Amino acid sequence: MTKERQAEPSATRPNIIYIMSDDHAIRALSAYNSDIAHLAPTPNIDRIAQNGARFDQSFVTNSLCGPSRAAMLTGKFGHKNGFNHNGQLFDGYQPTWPRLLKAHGYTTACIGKWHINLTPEGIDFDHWEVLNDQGEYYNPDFITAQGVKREHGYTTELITQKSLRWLEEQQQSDQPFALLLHHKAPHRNWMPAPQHMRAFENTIFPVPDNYFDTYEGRAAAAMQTMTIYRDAQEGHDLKMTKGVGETEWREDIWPFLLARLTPEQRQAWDEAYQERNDWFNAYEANMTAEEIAIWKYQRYLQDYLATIKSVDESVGEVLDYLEANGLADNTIVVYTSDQGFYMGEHGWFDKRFMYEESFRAPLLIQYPNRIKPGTVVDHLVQNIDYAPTFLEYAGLDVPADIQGESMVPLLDGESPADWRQSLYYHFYEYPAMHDVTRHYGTRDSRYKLMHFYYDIDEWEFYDIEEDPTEMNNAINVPRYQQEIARLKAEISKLEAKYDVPPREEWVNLPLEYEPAPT
Ligand code: SGN
Ligand code: CA
Repeated sequence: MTKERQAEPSATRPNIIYIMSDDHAIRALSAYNSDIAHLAPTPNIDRIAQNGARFDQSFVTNSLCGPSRAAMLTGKFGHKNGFNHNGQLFDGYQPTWPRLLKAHGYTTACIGKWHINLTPEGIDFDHWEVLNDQGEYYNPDFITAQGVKREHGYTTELITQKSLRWLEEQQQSDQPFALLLHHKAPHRNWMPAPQHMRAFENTIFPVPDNYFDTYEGRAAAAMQTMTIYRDAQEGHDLKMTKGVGETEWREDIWPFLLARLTPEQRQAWDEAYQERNDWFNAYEANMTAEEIAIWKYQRYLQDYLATIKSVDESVGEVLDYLEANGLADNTIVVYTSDQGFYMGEHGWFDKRFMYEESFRAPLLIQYPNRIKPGTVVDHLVQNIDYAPTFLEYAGLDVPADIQGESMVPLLDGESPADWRQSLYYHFYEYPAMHDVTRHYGTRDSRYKLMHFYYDIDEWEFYDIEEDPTEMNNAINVPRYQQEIARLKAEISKLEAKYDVPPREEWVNLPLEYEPAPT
């Protein structure tokens, strides 16, 4: 299908700016018209959807940072690219789309969060400046070819400035460029920029109906430790202080993050939170557990969404730069996140599960020379599809072992008859933080089947149309038995299609295993 399509003539090869934030939920992006779109709009990111395409059924292969990045770079699942969990080391010698583009005359750069435990030097970028591991929200360390530099400022803004500077330098060159602009925000621990710290302090966000989920019929969901009102750290995550008039946080698992703030930044921080924290500290003893849980939800959303305001501004600056310099028409701009995230659904923060909120990721793409404004794509796509898409747009052959499909026909408004009808997912990082057990499964346009394994053996099935919040595990419901049998067979087919190793090779494997040979 897509592989035989006409290659792009090299004279018009487009530039690519791939913007990926970290943990940005679809619900927190107003282009997707969620229940909070009017309360916390993202007008700049939304411009990409208006100028180009919005994908409504976009998913990841494994809802975690490192594995998502590896899938995006290689167009392959973790069992092929050797990166299944955050503890692994990415094998930089394998083909990646930036490496292939560079070999064919593109100038390439990676700026921001990297997080696959190898510096981008290993995959041969012309320029790279990346955060150290998870990175910090304030005064971050950047790893560069010249060593580690600590910079002063707010990380989202620093990443934007560095990116604009690099784009400016490309003006001298005739070569097309590819920039991977990777934000840390809105990743935990959700520390907003000074000008946005109070942005949502008076906003009351709607509380999800299943915030107080009790997980009946869902053993894995009951085991997790990512519940806002039970597992979020009161200091580190929720910025709660020790008492009225105090500025010191309650427990803080990573004290060096707050310690990085300069005295001026710290003063702005304390001032922005003082009144709210004093109010809470004065009333806490009179509040019910439920009221405190809801207060924590509001605090979490206020900070999470405030960090997204800086990401939105960053996207606006990049789009403005392209427009002002006549680059917009021939530049592909992508906005996505390494995975989705929970914003209180099931009571949670974090990701990992194959439930919709973390399995789905936002995906917006503009390319005015080619994509019609306002395009909406409903086909099932996955982050392994990005690499072949960029390769096709750049006029390169897609290597035969890439497992994703080029999305170019979808972006052209076509509806290929042989497009995939189901997705394969596999989460491996367990035992680990947040206690989400290992699972794999499939989803088609309506149904989802998952198998949780390792120290449990539980199947879950959902009719997403009838039960969009996945509260009722219908695995034993008689009228679904035919669908369940069909999806079990579908999993076997997908395992064969994607060459997943035999179950006995991974089912009890410790996390420390070496990257698979590629
Ligand atoms: C950190 C976070 C976790 C998160 C992992 C992985 N805790 O460890 O909540 O699940 O990163 O996130 S924190 O308190 O240390 O921030 S990922 O996006 O990098 O995969
Ligand atoms: Ca992430």
